[in-house]
Amino acid sequence: YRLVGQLRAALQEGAFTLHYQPKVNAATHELTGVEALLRWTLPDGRSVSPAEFIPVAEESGLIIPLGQWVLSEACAQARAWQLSLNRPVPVAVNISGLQFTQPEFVQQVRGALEAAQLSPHLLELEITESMLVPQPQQASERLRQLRELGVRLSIDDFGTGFSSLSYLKLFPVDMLKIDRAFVRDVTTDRSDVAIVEAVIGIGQALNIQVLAEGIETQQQVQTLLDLGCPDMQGYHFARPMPADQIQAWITRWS
Ligand code: G
Ligand code: G
Ligand code: MN
Ligand code: NA
Repeated sequence: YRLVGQLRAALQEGAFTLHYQPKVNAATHELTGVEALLRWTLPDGRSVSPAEFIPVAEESGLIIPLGQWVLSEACAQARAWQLSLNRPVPVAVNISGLQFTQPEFVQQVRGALEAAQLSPHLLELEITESMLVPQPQQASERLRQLRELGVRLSIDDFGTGFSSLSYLKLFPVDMLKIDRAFVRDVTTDRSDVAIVEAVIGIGQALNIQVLAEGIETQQQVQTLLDLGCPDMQGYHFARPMPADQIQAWITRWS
């Protein structure tokens, strides 16, 4: 309960920031976008992981204003990059379950885009399988509304949610992000290779892009390239970083 109060104060005091982690195409060596990741900086400079405070923010409902702030901030930053770098930098935002089911959610996304004057196709929303499973029909309708708005949709941590693959027919998404649990040992573990190959196959069959998360080594890069999955993200390329370091990273990398 104490944490809820601290979170509320932090939101008012502007103690939240967004870091951004590049996503790349390792075959063409292009930056394909960035993922916004929330950070909470304490007065003493320590930073608290969202893994700790997102669940609390969800239980207390504070995730609604906090999630709204993340959307607005990420859209404004993407627009700022587009202008300063003279190239589009698509931004992905993690959406929580409670946020996703709010009746006002689609309108809030539209509002954030309009306020930032950001083209909808430069915003990607990352959702998880677990958000889709309890009420698949409603979730499917929600995804359809968001698609209609023009934003991109991806399923985060794909493969960990125990959802039926047949659901993918019902859910109009643009990308599957293979969870890093399947990437970690992909250079040595044949079952992980089989799983990654299966997801890539599903992506090809259903015309859904596939990205591998948690790439940490050059060997993993090579294996994923060999398997036909050039879209990647992970510490090997870049750790999440403050917005003002992205430009320098792009310059160094390309
Ligand atoms: O960046 P890090 O590894 O600390 O993130 C931990 C978890 O918090 C991840 O599952 C990530 O998706 C989630 N997360 C990070 N930023 C946000 C955010 O802005 N909103 C939501 N709902 N989850 C986030
Ligand atoms: O659940 P989600 O995929 O949104 O979680 C994203 C989190 O994963 C980020 O907070 C980021 O810090 C973390 N992350 C990103 N790349 C890597 C990586 O290569 N290895 C590990 N262990 N974590 C990563
Ligand atoms: Mn994510
Ligand atoms: Na993920």
